Amino acid sequence: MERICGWIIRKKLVGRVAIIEISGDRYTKPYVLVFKKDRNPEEYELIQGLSIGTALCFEGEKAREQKSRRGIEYVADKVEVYAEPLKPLPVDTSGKVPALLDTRIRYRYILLRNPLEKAILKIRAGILEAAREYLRKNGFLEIHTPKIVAAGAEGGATLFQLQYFEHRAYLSQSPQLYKQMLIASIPRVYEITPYFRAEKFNTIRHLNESWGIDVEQAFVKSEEDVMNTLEELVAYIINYVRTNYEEELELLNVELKPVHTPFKRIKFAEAIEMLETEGMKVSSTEDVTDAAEKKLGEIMAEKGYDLYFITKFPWSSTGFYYMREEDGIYTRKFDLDYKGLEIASGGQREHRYYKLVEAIREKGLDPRDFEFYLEAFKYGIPPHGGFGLGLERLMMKILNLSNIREAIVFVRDRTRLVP
Ligand code: AMO
Repeated sequence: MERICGWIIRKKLVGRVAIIEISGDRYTKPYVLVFKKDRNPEEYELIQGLSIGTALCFEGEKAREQKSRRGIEYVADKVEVYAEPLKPLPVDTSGKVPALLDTRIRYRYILLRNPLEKAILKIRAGILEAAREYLRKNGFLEIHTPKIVAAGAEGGATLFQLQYFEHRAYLSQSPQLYKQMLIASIPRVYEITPYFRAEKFNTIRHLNESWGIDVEQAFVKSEEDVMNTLEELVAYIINYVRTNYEEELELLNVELKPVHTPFKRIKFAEAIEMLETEGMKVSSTEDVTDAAEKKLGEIMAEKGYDLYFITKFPWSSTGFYYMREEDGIYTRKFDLDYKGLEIASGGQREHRYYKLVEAIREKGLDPRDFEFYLEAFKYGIPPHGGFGLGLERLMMKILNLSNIREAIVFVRDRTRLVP
């Protein structure tokens, strides 16, 4: 006998048999319970009267034919009811009637009873499981950095401001400054962290609170060492999901191909040329636009590449902390794109104190605002680099989600502050 708990997502009465589906803990697919009137008339009566959404536990035995197409089958007795809904559910948790994205976001916390929604959430956890496993095996230490900060690293326009007692403070856009400071003592660090960004636009690829896998490593020879870590990590994650989340991928109708390293590398200047050859107007000094990124994805797909690096971004398009090449025009910053979407950025950093101060000034910022960060560079910070890998963006591409909002349960965007 097993005790299983969950919520009714479907109920069917066939002759003297009641079949109910329970969304529970262990599996993504539901438990399919069969109650026979002849076996237990009283329980049968109780079951008959229960509505969709009821929270209950039952005792039962796995049916001989354990796995039906819908889920794991049990012959059940002894039901304990714990909570009944006060009114009919606003969404169909069985998945028969699909809901619009807006409704899905509003009621995601109950829709997660639906195997498809649950599969997305499970794969999200699986990606983090894989990332932690890979990084731990490769000597990276998990860290936590403050989310209430005095200065941002990614530009003032996207900072959320808040009052911190008598000081002005911000929500952290990225752990950039702090992960670099920790390089003063720990050669390999990573953080799984929210990014808060006050981007005002509403797109299918931006959130105002998103999550990233943020890595920093010391003693690098160039950004190549960092790109190696990133490509190995991404390949590990995708291959891990492929082998450990087969059932969820099948539910979501996703066919995931195995990924091999190394990934293709193209220089920023080459990418611009490729886009111009295709008749696209692009700037050679600014970051690639969303449209150009998408177009490049099509060009690269034709050449057989889903995952590719764009390297050597121009200094005019980057943050102050990236290392500049000797020519002063280009930097050691790269992006990793997956099927036409930027999923990560990173690069080698400027670790030389005086050059860093100069870079801050050149970007029109005040070195005094970064004193706490700059100080770390006085005590022996070796050449280092790292990256930020966007969790929801990665999920979008692994699962073919058409909107980033499908990848996170509680959405923070331009119009959503609840639930
Ligand atoms: P960047 O600003 O490119 O780099 O962010 C890193 C990655 O995070 C994801 N991302 C977002 N995802 C959804 N919505 C957003 N608003 C959003 N903003 C960022 C993207 C992006 O590639 N400090 C550097 C990283 C580094 O150099 O280590 C940084 O934050 O997938």
